[in-house]
Amino acid sequence: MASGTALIYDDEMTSHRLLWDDPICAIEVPKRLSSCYERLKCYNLVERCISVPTREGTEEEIMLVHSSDYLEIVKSTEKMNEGELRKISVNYDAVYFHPTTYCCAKLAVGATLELVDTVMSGKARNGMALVRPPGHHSQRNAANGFCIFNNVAIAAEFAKRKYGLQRILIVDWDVHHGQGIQYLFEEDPSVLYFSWHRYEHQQFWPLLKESNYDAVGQGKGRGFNINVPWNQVGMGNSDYLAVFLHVLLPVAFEFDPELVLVSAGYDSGIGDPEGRMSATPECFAHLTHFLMQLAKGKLCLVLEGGYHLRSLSESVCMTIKTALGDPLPRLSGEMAPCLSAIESIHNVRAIHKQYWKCLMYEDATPLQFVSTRSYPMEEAEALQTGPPLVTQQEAGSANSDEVIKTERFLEQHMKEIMTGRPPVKTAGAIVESESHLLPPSVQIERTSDAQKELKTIVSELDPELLKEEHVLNSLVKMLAVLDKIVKKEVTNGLAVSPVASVSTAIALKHCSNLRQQKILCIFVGDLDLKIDLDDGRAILINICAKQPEQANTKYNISLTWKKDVETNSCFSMILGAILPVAYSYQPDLTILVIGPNRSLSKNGISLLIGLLQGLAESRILVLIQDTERGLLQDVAKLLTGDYIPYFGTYAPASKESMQMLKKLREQFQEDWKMLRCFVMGTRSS
Ligand code: Q9C
Ligand code: ZN
Repeated sequence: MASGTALIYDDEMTSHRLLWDDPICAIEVPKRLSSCYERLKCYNLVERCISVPTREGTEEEIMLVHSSDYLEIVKSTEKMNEGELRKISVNYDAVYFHPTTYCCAKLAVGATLELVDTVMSGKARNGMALVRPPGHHSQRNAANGFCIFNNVAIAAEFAKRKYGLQRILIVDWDVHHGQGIQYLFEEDPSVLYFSWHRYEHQQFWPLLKESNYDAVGQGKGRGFNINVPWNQVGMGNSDYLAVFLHVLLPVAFEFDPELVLVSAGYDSGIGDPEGRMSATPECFAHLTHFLMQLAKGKLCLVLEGGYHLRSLSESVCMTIKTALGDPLPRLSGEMAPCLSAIESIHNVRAIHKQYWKCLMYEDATPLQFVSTRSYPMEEAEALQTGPPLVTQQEAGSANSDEVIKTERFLEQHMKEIMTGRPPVKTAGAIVESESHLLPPSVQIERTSDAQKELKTIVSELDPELLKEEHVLNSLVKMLAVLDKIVKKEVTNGLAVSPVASVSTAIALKHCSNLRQQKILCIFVGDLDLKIDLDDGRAILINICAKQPEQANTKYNISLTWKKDVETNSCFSMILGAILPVAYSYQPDLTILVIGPNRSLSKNGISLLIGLLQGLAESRILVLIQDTERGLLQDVAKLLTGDYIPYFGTYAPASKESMQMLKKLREQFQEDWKMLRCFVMGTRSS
C-alpha cells in the first residue's frame, strides 16, 4: 500500500495580486500561500513530505471543464495594462486579474493534476497542493469569487478520463458554496459533491437559491449533490463534526469513492473575516482523519479560501500533520452542536433519504419554518450547556481587533495542542514466536514492573487465574503496553490475551489505579464479566450478537448487532452511535477489545480501529482474544499506519438494526449530545 504525503508548493503562484483598490478582493493576498509554507517549515513538516514539482496545466486540461472562449479571454489578460485588467475584472463577480494571473492559474491547475497523478500512481498515499488562485467558484464560462480555473473540478474530470474512475467524492469544506463545482457535475452521478457553506437563508454571498439543501442534483445526478447551508455564523468544531458523522460520512461510505478530492478552504476556520465561524485548527485534523478512511486513503487536498493568515496556516499544518499519520489533538470545546446546525442536518437528511439507503429509515421531513426563533427557549438552552470556545457574537464581529485577538488565541492554543509525537508509535504484547507477524516498527514488550499490582487485581477478580502462568504472563505484558501508552512513550499498542474479558477488567482497574481520567472501552463480542462503571471514569460499549440482560445506562451501552445481517452494514452503528458517544465523552484513552464470538466483520473492526484513532489523542490499546489472532497482523498495520482500512461495498443494515440505533439516539442524546441529528417535535404551520 502506498505511503507518504505529497506537498506541492511553488512561489510563482504568489505573483498574482491585486493592483488597485477593491475592498472585496483585498483579502485574497499572496501571503496566504507563503505564510502556509512558512508555518509548515516551522513545524518541520515540509521535510517530512514528498515534494512534488508544479507544472502548468495544458489548454486541453483546462478545457476539460472550461470553454475555449473563456480560456482565450483569460489568456488575453496576460498582455493587458492595468486599465484593461480593471475593465475585464468587472465583468465577473469578485474577481481581479493581474498580468501573471493566467500563468498562476495554469500552475494551480497543473499542481492539482500532479497531485492526482502522484496519489493515483501510488507514489504517495495522499497529499496537498497549496495553490492560488483558488478554483471552486469558477464556471465553464466565467471567473467568480477570486477563482479563475476550477482546479478541483478539472482534477475530477482528469481522474475520470485518465484513470477510468467511476466514483469520485469532492468534499468542499470552504465556507463558501462552490457553486462552480455544483454546476459542472450537477447531472453526473460519478462525482458526489458535498459542500457546507455560510448561507443565512440566502443572505450571504453568492446569494443563490441553489446553494440550499434542496439542490440535490439533476437527472442522473440526483442525490449526488449535497449542500449543507449554515444559517448562522459562529459554527464550530462540534457543528462540523456533527455534519460529518450524520451526513457526509454515511453517504460517503455508501458511495464508496475511489478517490477523494477536497476543496480545502480554511475560511471556515476561526478568525476568518469572511466566514465568521469558530472551528479551531485541530478541527481540520479530524476532518482530514475521517476522509483518510475512504478510498483506501487516496486523498488529495487542494487549497481554496482562507483569509486569516494565522488561522489559515495553522489549519493547513494540522491537515498535513494528520495526513502524515501523526496523532491527532483532542477536539476542543464542548461537544454539542447548536440548534441551527441540527436544523440544517435534519433538513439535509430528510431531503436525501430518498437517494441514500443509509438514510432510508429517517422519518424526518424538511422543516417548514427554519428559524431558531420558532423553537421554544428551553430547547435552545438545553443545547447550549457550556460556554462555546468563541461566542457567536465574538465570531460575528470580525474587525481588526478581532483578527489580532484570534492571532493571540491561536498562539497559545497551538502551544497546547502541538505536542511532540513519541519516537515509537506502536508497542505490542504477544508471544515471542509470533513477533514476526508484526511490522518491524512495533516495539515488543517482554515484562513489566506491575507484577505485584497485577497479582492483587487478579486475586480480587479470579484467584484461580493466579495458577496459570501463561495467563499472568500475557497480562503482565499487556500492562506494560498500557503503561507505555499512558506515559506517552508510545501512541498505541496491541496485546493478545487468552481471557479478553478478564484482561479488559484488569486494564480498566489498572487505569483507575493510575488515575487515568476517562477511558472509552469498546468490547466487541461476548463479555462474560460484570464491570463496575458508575463513577463515569470509564464508559463501556459492548457490541454483541445477543440481547443484553440489563438495560442500558449512560456509561454502559450494549449494541445488539446480529452476525447474519451484519456483513458490511455496521458503519451506520459506528458513525451514528459509537463515534457520537465517544466524541461527546472525550476520552483520554481508548481500549478496544476484540473478544470471542464477535459479530463485527473484519472490515468493520478495521474501520473502527481507523476511526477510533481520532479520539483520545490517538491513544488506543487493542486487546485481541487469542482465538481471534488471525486479525493480529492487520490490527498491527492499522496501528502503525502501514495500512488504511478499506470498508468495501456497502450493504444496508436491517430495519431492526436501524431502529435500535434510532432508539439509542433518542434515549441518550441528552447525555451524549453528538448523537443528535434531528429536531424533535417538528412544528407545522
Ligand atoms: N459583496 C473563496 O473563498 N465575496 N472565494 C464577495 C460581495 C467574495 C470567496 C462579497 C468571496 C469569494 C475561494
Ligand atoms: Zn471561500
